[in-house]
Amino acid sequence: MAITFELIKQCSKTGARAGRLYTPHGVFETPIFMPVGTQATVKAMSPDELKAMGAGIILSNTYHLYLRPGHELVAEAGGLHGFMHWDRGILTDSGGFQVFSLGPLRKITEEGVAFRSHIDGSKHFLSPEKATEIQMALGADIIMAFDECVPYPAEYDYAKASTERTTRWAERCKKAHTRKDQALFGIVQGGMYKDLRAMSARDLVAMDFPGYAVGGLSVGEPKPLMYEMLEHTVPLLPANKPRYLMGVGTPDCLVEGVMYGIDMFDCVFPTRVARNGTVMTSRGKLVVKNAEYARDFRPIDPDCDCYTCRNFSRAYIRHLLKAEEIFGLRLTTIHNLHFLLNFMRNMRKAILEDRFLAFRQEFRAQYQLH
Ligand code: PRF
Ligand code: ZN
Repeated sequence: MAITFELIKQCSKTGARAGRLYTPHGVFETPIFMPVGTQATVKAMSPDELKAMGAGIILSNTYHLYLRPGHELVAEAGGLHGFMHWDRGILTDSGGFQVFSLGPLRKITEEGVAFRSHIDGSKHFLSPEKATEIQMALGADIIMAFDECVPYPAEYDYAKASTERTTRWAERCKKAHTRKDQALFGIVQGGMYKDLRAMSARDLVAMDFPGYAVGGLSVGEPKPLMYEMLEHTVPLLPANKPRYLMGVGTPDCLVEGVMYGIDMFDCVFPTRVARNGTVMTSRGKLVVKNAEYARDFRPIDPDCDCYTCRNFSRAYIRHLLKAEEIFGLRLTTIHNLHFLLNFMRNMRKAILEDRFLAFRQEFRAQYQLH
């Protein structure tokens, strides 16, 4: 087994759980947030900085690394771990989601997806076999099945045909996957249709993957609908395997995801908005670029003990961002990642002490969503 999941504590009132994920590159405590390093780098962060804030596992992308610099080159460098000098966990997404985001640049058939590169317009083809081969070359600890993320909204018939194809693709990924030191996760789809979610979960669970992702959520649907899908889908997944909610990472969604029994999350949100001058605090979002912070000499979040908050003021960070200084992006990114990783640790602690619902209540009372 490439990975092992140990369930440590199940919340007595909700689906929330605390666990431990054993991988070839370390042991990670769940629930966990995985910072996104699309192009073999978490934008603006060094591996040492990520480690210092307690990041355990990061996500990278098949699509981007296949196009540039190429998976063979990464394999030659000793795989992603060696190439980017990161000795903790890595998960690669299969490329499905990224290719489907290309819109008119791609065409789907049973065999796979034909698409044009967003970099130079060159033609390529990704299939379950190819996506698996690339991910084996990249050498992440956890790799993902090649799926289609059903768009929102989607007609029932389209969602059904797509979900059935994703299941056939998962079977093909499993056949193609031969690396014993990697775990291949299946991805549940089904759009916003409960019966299709159930069908997808049932068929994938029968294939006995070492872990399962819930895909196709946070694709533009209202949040209550996403929560309804989670509430319905997560209980259909085996309790003794890790569950990963793809592309979700705002604090409010993390709390709800954990409540429904999700163990792993990833999202560009904290790093992307940081580079736009938006930071998270225990009270909610703060747009540090705004004029109101020009003479605000307090840290971003007085309750935060990250490098940024220990040493720099809102006024200084605003100045750097306004002046387009690179260090400004680094400071906001450090804070946002630290904030979110710490948020997950606090949530885990609450689960272990069986006070998760109280944690959620307190969060909802404090955190302004807008
Ligand atoms: N599938 C894959 N990657 C993803 C998603 C998905 O459905 C999502 C949906 N939020 C994000 N990333 N393979
Ligand atoms: Zn901070």
